[in-house]
Amino acid sequence: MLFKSLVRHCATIYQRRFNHRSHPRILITGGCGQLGVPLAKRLRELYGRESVVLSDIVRPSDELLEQGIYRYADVLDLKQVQELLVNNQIDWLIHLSALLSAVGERDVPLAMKLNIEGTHNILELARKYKCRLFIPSTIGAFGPDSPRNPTPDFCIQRPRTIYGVSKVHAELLGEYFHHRYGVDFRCLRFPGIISADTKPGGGTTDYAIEIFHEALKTGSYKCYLRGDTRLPMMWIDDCIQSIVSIMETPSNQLKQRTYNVSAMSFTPDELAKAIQKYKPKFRISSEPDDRQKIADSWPEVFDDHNAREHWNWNPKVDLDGLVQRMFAYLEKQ
Ligand code: AKB
Repeated sequence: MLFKSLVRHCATIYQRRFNHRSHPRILITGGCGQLGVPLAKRLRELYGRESVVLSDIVRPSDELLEQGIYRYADVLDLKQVQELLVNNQIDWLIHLSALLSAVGERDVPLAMKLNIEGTHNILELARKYKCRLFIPSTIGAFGPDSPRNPTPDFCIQRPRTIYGVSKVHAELLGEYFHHRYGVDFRCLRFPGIISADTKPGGGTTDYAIEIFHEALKTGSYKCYLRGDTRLPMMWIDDCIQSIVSIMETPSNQLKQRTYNVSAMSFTPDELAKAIQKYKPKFRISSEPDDRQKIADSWPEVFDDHNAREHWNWNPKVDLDGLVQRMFAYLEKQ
């Protein structure tokens, strides 16, 4: 009896929060990348097909168009995103548009424009329209002066990439907007995300996906990082679940607005060994390039105990699970 009335009470509060709708309406920016497509799919399963608007500046595939609403939106054009937000009565903004670490270093002015100016526009819209706002951050928000093993939520952050600098900027500005204007800002620092059906867009951790494609195509892989370079990583389904979980957590349960999340840490050599369980003849070699310096400045092991304690973050997939899932998907293709 008591339980039933508690559930009714929570449902009432939730509906009031979303203007008497039972589900939030969500806008995802930069949605055609590695995270946006699977995230939109999961959110549509949870809240309904019409509740999620996926946006980007790229031409979507037919398959993507069939999955639900897709709109052109350039985050550098505030009015355009504003129109989309107003016309679709958006409650949650999920801002994924960004240039990643390796490509950011190759075009710093563009990275500054997209990652910093784009974030300013989104923050301003979240403030104006009282949207719950999610912006992903990264292990790249730390630098060579941060403790690397383990790296806690709160420590010195002096990243040496424009990507990292722009993400610290987003973390700090988001938290400032939260304290100053009450914006319901939420941010997770992600490790390298491994996915089978969507590709990453120019990060330092991309090797951990390329290696599987080369293992199947040629049986060997020349890695741009040294074999002993340890970095935190996560399987895509855990990443998507972490976004859903933090977005669904009641605001007063969050004791901080930016959290580390991680699932595992491995080196290219350790990943190659795990691959050899499936492909015994697989060989790895290494020819480090400019990405080595970036990786050497990043956390090796991420301390995410606050996320685990505050909102029950609990990743499901470890290194063996990840390798098994990658091969299961790629061999089917
Ligand atoms: C990158 O390598 O740039 C990203 C990240 C760790 O944020 N995958």
